[in-house]
Amino acid sequence: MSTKKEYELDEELSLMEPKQYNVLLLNDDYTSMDFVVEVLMNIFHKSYAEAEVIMLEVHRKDRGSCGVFTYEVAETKIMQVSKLAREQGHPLKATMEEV
Ligand code: TYC
Repeated sequence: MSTKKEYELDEELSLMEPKQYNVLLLNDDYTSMDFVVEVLMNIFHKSYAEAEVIMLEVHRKDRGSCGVFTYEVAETKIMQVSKLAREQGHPLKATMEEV
């Protein structure tokens, strides 16, 4: 009887899992720090303390992770960020990259 090698099983399992996407916030010179914290708390469900850390990381290093999601969830988060930013007159942008 042939038994599957462990790596073959690992590969099969990983093919069954949905791809994961890191959602990144991008820095700009105009969006207020308070608005970025608000976005991180309301859209990404971060605490105030976590949101401040992420906002400052984006401010200093130009981009920072808000979380890892499936494609559809990541896309929805990005659309929510651009809608809220547009409504409130901020140029804030988010993007995603495959993990
Ligand atoms: N750089 C902005 C400022 O100085 C703050 C900021 C942080 C903007 C994070 C966007 O994703 C961002 N007001």
